[in-house]
Amino acid sequence: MRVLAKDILEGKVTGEAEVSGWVHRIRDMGGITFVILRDRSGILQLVFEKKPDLTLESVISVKGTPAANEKAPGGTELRVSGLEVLSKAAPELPFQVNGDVSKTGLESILDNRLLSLRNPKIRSIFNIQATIVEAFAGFLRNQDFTEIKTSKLVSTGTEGGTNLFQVEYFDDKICLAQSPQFYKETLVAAGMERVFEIGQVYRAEKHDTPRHLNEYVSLDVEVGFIESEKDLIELEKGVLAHIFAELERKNKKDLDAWNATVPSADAVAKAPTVPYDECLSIVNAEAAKGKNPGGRIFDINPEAERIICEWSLKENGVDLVFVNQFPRRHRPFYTYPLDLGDGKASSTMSFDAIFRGLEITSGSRRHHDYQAFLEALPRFGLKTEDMGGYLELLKYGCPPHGGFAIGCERLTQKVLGLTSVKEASLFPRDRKRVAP
Ligand code: AMO
Repeated sequence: MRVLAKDILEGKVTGEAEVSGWVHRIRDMGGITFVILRDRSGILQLVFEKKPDLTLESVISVKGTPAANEKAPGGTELRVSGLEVLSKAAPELPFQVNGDVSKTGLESILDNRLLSLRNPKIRSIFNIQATIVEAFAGFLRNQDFTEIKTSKLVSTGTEGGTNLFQVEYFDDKICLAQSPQFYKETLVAAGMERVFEIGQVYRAEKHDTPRHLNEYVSLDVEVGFIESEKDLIELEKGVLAHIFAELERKNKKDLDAWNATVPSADAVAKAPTVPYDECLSIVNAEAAKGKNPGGRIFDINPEAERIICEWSLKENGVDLVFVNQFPRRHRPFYTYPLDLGDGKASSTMSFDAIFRGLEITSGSRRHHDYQAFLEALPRFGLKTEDMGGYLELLKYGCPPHGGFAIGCERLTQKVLGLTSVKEASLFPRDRKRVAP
């Protein structure tokens, strides 16, 4: 019977068993040889009476009997009676799979993706990510949301024109979607009311930073019949609290591998909502108290994101902050305006979530009134003819609605404390990297 390493370690198998996997480590002790076998469930020590002819990373299948050994990882080993080499690996490996990856450079990890993904600590990043995606979907399904899949080939951008990838489409030029923004709004207006999408989006960011990918997975939500961005913040708190609880429940080993912890549901509930102007005041006041106060901070830039999370950790015991009411000039044209008393509606019903010093989410209530939207267009230098299907969306009956998008890789990065968001993408795309 073929079983997993974990079944043997958990004592589920007592008689002869067969396990299959990769050769993780070989230790020749003269008389006997210890081989550490790795499969999807973990690692298991194999004991060979005679030295087997094996290379690291070869794929093998062995038969044997479990035996207790307190020196073996997990306290049990398998005394091998039969070996089959299913695929022999070349003796020279370009990447040390069983090494300490904290000492390996990011370029080497990404250049050797097939092998680096075999490293248990690196694999655990994607166990975490799988739970994030599953918990995101699970929470929303439970709240009566419908999962949608929309096209990534689009005729126009949604988030601004500068970071669009153009592609040839027969005799035409079109773009890769920056966001499913218009589709998710369309489907709310089409009567679905509550939708979510998990899908790739594309951003032609020219700069190389630890927070930018050119292709990432966007966890998108759109919901009808809301009053303001505050409804969305409450919804996102529910989503995040559920994701963190599921990570605690299912991925303790993966979190431990990175020495990572996640906020409790109580901590998430305590995350403050701070209006944009107040956030800048707090950030500047906190920066002035620091050892090296620099110039005034005028925007929620990466430094401000770090400072506001440190402030919230001190004040509220959680390094998660929702910043709302962004100025209109900072948000896309579809964002619902908010008049804070200047008579010019220069603010918006918008928000960002900042977690452990990094923006992980943007969201807002959207325009839903056709006339009001037409009147707002010139403010953004836009004409009705630029708007295509977006106008139709508003013209034929659209509920007040809004939504948000969480960057899946950024959330994974911050849960585990990874230095770069690229570590949280299986096959990251950046300015120089389109393979593997
Ligand atoms: P925005 O453009 O702010 O909003 O993106 C939402 C979230 O996506 C993540 N993100 C990225 N992750 C990795 N690499 C990038 N280059 C990158 N760019 C963005 C971030 C960010 O918070 N349509 C709106 C959402 C909405 O209002 O529903 C949008 O896409 O975590």
